[in-house]
Amino acid sequence: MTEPVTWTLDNGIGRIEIDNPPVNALSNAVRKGISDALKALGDERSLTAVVIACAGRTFIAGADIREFGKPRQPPTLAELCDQIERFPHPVVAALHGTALGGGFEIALACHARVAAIGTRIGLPEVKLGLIPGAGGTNRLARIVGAVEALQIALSGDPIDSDRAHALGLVDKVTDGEPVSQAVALARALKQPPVPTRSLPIEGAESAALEERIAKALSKTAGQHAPAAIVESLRRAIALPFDEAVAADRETFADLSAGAQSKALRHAFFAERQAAKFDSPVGSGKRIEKVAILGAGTMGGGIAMSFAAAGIAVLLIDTGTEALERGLARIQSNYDRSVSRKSISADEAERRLARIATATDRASAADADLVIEAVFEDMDLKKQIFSDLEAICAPDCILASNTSALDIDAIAHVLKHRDRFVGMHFFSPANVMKLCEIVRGADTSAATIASAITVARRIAKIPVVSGNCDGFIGNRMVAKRSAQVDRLLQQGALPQQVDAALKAFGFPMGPLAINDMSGLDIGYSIRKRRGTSFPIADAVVESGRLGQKTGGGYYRYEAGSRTPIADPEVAALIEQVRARLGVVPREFDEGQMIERMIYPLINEGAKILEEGIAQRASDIDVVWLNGYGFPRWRGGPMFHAGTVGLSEIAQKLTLFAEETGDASLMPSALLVRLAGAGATFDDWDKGTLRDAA
Ligand code: T1G
Repeated sequence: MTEPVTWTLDNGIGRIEIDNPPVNALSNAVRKGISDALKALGDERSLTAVVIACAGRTFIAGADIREFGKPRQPPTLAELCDQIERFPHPVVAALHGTALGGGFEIALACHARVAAIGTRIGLPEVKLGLIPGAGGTNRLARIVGAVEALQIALSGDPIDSDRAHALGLVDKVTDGEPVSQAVALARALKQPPVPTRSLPIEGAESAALEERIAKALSKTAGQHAPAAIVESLRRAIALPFDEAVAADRETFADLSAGAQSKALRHAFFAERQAAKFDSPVGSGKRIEKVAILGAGTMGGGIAMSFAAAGIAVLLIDTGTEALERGLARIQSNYDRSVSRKSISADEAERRLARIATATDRASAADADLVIEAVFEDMDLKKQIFSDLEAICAPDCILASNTSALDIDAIAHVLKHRDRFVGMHFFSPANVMKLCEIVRGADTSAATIASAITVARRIAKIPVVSGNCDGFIGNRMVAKRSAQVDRLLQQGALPQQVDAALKAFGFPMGPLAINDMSGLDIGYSIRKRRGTSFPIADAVVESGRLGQKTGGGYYRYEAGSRTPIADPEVAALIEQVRARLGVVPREFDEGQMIERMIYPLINEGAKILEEGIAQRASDIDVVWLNGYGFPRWRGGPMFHAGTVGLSEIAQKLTLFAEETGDASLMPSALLVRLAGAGATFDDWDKGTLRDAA
C-alpha cells in the first residue's frame, strides 16, 4: 500500500503531501504520517519552512468519520496541531477544495494559509453533533474574534475563500495552484513563527457575543452540540489554552459517544448511501438539455434548481400568460435571495438567463430529460406523455413529478415504458433537498441511474421509491395524519398536538403546516377515496380552509402567518366529540408523540417489507429532507432503534386494542426484528434478511 503522507525537501522548503482519497480524511495513518514527516523535516539542517498540501480534489475534509468509536492511535489530532504550531520554522497550509473540521483545525494550527480561489472552509462538526475536537474553536477565535468564531462553529456551514480572506483566516487567495504561493509566503514569514495560541481573542466580552449566544441557544434547544460549542468558546476566553483544549477533548469524547452524534453520523452516511443504486449501468445517461412542463410553483422551483446548478432549462406552458406568471414568481424568488444576500445580483441574472420559455410541447424535441409538473390530473398527464413520446428522441427520459397518482397508470400510455420514471420534488422545489425517484414496473435500471445522477447534480438528495400510494414519504404522513385527527377527537387541542411534535424537534406542527398548505386539498382527496377524518372534515365544512381564509385549525390576524389558538375551533372539536360520543381525556406530550410517531415507524416497516424502500436508512433520508424530522434523532427508523423496537411493538399493540383500529397492529417485520432484539440498521446490513 502506498503511504498516504509523503515529504520532500527542496531548497530549504519542506513539502508534506497528503494523498488519502477520496477526501483526504485524517485517518490514524494520515495523522501519524504528518507527524513523522514533521519530525523528519525538523532534523534537516537546511530546512527553513514547511508547506502542507493535499493531492486530489480537496484539502483535508476532516477527521475520518468511519473511525469514530474505534480505537485511535497516536498522535491525537490535538497533539498533531500542537506539534505544527510549536514547529520552530513557519508551517503554511496550501488549501484547495474544502478544508473542513479537523482539516481546518490543522490549517489553523499552521502559521499562515494560502487558498485556491473557490476553496470552502469551515467547521461542520456541529452537523455531526460534535464540537471541534482539536482546539478549533480556541484557535479560530484568536484569528477572527469571538463573534465570528461562534458564527462559523455554530452554523457548521463553510465560508468561501474570499470571505475567509476578508476575515483574515487565509492570508492569500490565488487563482492558480496554491502550493507555489504557499512556498513564497513560507519564505517570507518571520522566524521563529508566531503561534496562534499566543494571540488575544477579540470581542470576548462584547454584548454582540452574548446576543448571538442567546439567539443561537434558543433556536437549538434540546441539541447538545450547539450548547457545547458555546461552552467551548467560553472556556477559550476564560482558561489557559491547553486547559481549554483538554476540556474540549473531554466534551468531544462525551458527545461522540452520545445518541445525538450517532444519529447525525447515521444521517450523513444514509444520505450518501441513498444515492447508491445497485445497477450494472453506472451513472446512466449524461443529461444536458432539460425541459419542464408546467410553469406553476412546482415547475418554476424545479427550473430554479437546474439553473442554480448551471444547467439550462426550457420551461414550457400552454399560454404566454402562465409563463409570464411563472417567470415573475421566479424573478421575485431571486429578488428575495439577492436582498437576503444569499446570492449576488449577477448570479441571479445568470440563473434567470438559463431559464428559457416556450408555449409548444414540440420544443421539447431535443431534450434529454423532460419533467412534467402540471396539476394532478390523470387524463392530462396521460395526454402529455403520449404527446411527448411522439415528440422526443427514443432515449429521452420522461419523468413525472406527480405526488399522488399511480406512476404505472401514467406509463400505460407509453410504448417504451423503460425510460419513464417518477421524480417527486418537494415544495418549494428550489429549496427542498429531497427528490423521490419513483420506479415504475417497467422503469429500467439505466433510467433510475440517470435520474439519481441528475438529481445529485442539481444538489438534491435522491431516494429511490417503489410505486405505491403516497410513495415513501406521503404514505407515512397519511398514517400520522389519521392519528393526529384521532388525538383531536379523543381530547387534545391543535396547539397541544403541534407543541408535542415541536418539542420532539419538528420545526412546525402538522396542523400549522396543514393550515399553510390549505385544508381543502386533503379534504377532496378523502372525499374521492371515501375516507373520513371527523375533525379535519368538520373544520373544512365550517368554511375554514387554512391561512388563505384567515383560519383553519388556528386563526390568523390579517397579513400574519402566526397561528393563534382559536376558541371557535375548540368549540367545533367539542361538537364533533359529542356527536361521536367521545368522553375527552388528557394526553401528555410523551403520549401524543408516541401516538403520532410509532404508527409512522410501523408504516415504514411495511414499506421496507414490501421492498418499496431499498433500505431503512433511505426512509430516514426521506423524513430528514422532506418532512422536517429532527436530524439529531436520525430519522424515524433510526429513532426506532434508539427507543427499542419491542417497546414500539408493544405500544402499537396497545393502541390497536384501545382504539379497535387493527391497522395499528405492529407489522410482521417490526415484530420479527423486535423479537430478535434487532434494529432496522441490522436489517439494512442484511444480517437478518436471510433468516426472514
Ligand atoms: N470521513 C470519512 N468519509 C468521508 C468523509 C469523512 N470526513 N467525508 C466524506 N467521506 C466519504 C463519503 O462518505 C463518500 O464515500 C466520499 O467520501 C465522497 O463524499 C476532530 C471531529 C468533503 C464536501 O464533516 O462534507 O473533523 O459514499 O459523496 O459531494 O474536530 O464529503 O463514496 O463511499 O460527500 O464531493 C468534519 C464531511 C469531520 C466533512 C465532499 N468533516 N464531508 O463532498 O463527496 S469531524 C466533515 C463532506 C472532524 C475534528 C472533527 C463532503 C465533502 P462513498 P461525498 P462530495
